[in-house]
Amino acid sequence: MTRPQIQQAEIPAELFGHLLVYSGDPADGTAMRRHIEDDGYVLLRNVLDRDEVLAAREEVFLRLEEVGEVVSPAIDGIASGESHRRELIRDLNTFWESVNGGPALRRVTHGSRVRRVMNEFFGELSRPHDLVYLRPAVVGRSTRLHYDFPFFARRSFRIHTTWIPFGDVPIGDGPLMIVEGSNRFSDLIDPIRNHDYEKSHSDEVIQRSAYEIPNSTDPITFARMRKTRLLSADFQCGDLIVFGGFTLHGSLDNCSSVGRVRLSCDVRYQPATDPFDDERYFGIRPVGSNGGGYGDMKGARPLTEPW
Ligand SMILES: O=C(O)CCC(=O)C(=O)O
Repeated sequence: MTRPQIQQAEIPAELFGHLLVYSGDPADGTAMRRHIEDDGYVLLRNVLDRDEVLAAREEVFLRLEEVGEVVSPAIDGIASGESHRRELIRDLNTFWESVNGGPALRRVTHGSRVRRVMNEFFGELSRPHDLVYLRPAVVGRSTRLHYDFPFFARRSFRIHTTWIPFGDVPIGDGPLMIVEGSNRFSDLIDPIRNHDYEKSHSDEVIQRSAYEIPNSTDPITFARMRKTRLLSADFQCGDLIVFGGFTLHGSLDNCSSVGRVRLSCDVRYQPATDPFDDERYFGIRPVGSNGGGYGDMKGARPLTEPW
């Protein structure tokens, strides 16, 4: 087996590990919260309806097939290496918004399976953000390390991320990666926790606090300096991972030898009783942290173009 890779470098064996799988009951909110407290994440296997997840995968890839970016059968998610998105679509923002609003996708991201887990997790009714982050990642792509808290802090401080693989996402296809023990890196967490986001929440400030320090070196050097490991898993269709805003994460590189596009979606959940008037994340047309809505997202660009 080839070694997991991040930002074009193989991760040395001693710096890589597997995410722990939660073996408890998904209805046991106390146990799940304990896992988040201890490890920063809880990985649940087989809690989503596989048929629903696959229907969403097909829905998204059919839209990408329409613009020539994946080949038939769309559900396999194999990139064509071409794109006609710019010729065929007048408004890329509206296109991406409609893909993110697809009924099959929303049936999973906002459906009863995820909601049930998050209700138990919070110990009260939960509410998903309307804005979701669908991520089709072609070979060679990865997401840089960051904490989520700076993006979502302001009205609710209990927001958690749910990350859903749409189909199997083996390690070689560049799934989510979590830095082990990063929920206890107080030197990195305290400044972002103590920042006054009501006063200063420009996208520039958020991007800087989420990304700057963790990316001041490459992830392998970072892991070595912190005496920790980069954790990931062979994700399976039906899995769900939940993590907090103070868990440092990114992704491995997509190294698929068959050109498979890695498809996932991250969706934020918060307790339903917390305020939900942040126009960045709620409403018919949420504007996102940079103000441009779905048009600001990496997925809004043709798959053939650099992120
Ligand atoms: O899927 C990825 O590449 C990164 C996901 C992420 O950053 C998130 O869920 O907050």
